[in-house]
Amino acid sequence: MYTPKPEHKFSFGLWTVGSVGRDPFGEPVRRALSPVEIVHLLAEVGAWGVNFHDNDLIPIDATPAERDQIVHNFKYALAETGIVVPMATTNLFSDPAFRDGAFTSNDPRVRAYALHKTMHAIDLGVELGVGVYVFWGGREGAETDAAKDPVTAIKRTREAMNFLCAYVIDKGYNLKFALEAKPNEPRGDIYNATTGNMLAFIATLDHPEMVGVNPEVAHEHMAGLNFTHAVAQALEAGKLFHIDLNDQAFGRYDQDFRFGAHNIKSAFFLVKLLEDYGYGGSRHFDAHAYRTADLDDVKAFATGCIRTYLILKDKAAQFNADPEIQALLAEITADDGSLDGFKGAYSPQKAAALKGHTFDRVALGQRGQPYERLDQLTVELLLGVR
Ligand code: DIG
Ligand code: MN
Ligand code: MN
Repeated sequence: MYTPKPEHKFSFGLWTVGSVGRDPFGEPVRRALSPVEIVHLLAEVGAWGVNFHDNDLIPIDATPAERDQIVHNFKYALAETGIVVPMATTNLFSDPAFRDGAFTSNDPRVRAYALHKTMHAIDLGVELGVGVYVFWGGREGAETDAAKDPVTAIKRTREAMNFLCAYVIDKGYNLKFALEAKPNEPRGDIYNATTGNMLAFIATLDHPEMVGVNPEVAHEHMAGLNFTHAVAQALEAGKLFHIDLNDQAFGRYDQDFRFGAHNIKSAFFLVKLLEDYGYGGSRHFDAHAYRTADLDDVKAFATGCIRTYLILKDKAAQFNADPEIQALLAEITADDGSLDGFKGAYSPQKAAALKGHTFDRVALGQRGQPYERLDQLTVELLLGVR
C-alpha cells in the first residue's frame, strides 16, 4: 500500500544516503559510498531520482579524464536502474576558497571563481538532464556585520544570479533556478534567511520568471516558522520549483532528520498542502540517517522518508473524505451570501455602500468556532483511531 512509484517523484541527494556520519564533533562512522553504489541503493529503496552537488560526483581536483570516466559510470548506473537526475547544485561552501562566502565574498577573485565553478556545474547538470538548479548560499553570511555591508551583499548576490540567468538563456538551456534559504549555520547569520526573503529577492532580478524557491523543512523550523505557510506562499506565487523534505526540532542546529521523524502533525499538513494543490515537482529528501546508523539503517532511513510521506498522503485523502471533518469545515466556512455585494474588486459604489452598512459588532464577537473538535479529529485520524 505504501510502495513508491516513479510518479511519486521521490528523490535523494548523493550526499544524503551517502553521508558518512561526520559531524562537528566526530569523524566519519560509515564507509563512503561511490555515486554508482548510491544510485543502486536508491533504486533498491524505490526512489525515482538522485540529485548532486558538482563535487559529490566529480572531486574538485579530478582530472578531465577522471571526470569523463566518473560521468560515464554514473550514466551507466542511471541507465541500468532507470533512476533520473531531476536537480543539481554547486558546492560553494566546502572548499576553503569559500570561507567568506562565494557570490558575496569580499574577495573579487572568489566571486569570479564562484561564477566559473557554477557555470561548469550547470553544464554538468544539463548534461545529466536536470530541470531544476538549486542555489543554497551556505557561506553567504557573516559573523560580524563590521566585515560586510548587508546591502552590498544583496547587490553581489543579485549580480551573480542575473549573470547566471543570462548564461542559461545564452546557452539555450531549459533550466529553472530554485533558491534555498537558511537562517544560519555554517555562518553566524546567512543572508536571505527565509523563503520569504528569497521570494522578495527574486522579484528584484532581471529574469524573475526563471527563478523560484527550494524551501527546506529544517531551515524554516530553525527560524521558528511554520513551514507549511512558507510553502503555501511559494505555491500561491507559482514559485515552488523544488522542495527539501526532512524534519527538525525548533531552536536547534540543522538536524536534517528523516521526514516526519520529529513533528508528524506539521508533516501531515505539509503533505496535505502539496497533494491538495497537485504539486508536480520532486519530493526531495534532503536528510541523512543518524550518526548511529549502519548501512542497513541508512536504507531504513530512506525507506522511512518514503513510507511516512505515502502514509501521510493517504491520511490527507482520509481527511478530505471524512464526513465528520468535512461537515465541521462546511460549518466553519458557511456563508449565507448576504454580504456578497461587498466581495471582489473595488468600486467607489461598493466602498460607499460598505462604509454605510451597519454591522452588529457585538454579535460578530459572539460566534465561537469548533476548532478544538476539528483538531482532535485530525489528531485521532493521525493516531489511526478514525
Ligand atoms: C542544505 O540544505 C542544502 C545542500 O544540501 C544543497 O545545496 C541543497 C540542495 O538540497 N540543500
Ligand atoms: Mn538542512
Ligand atoms: Mn537543503
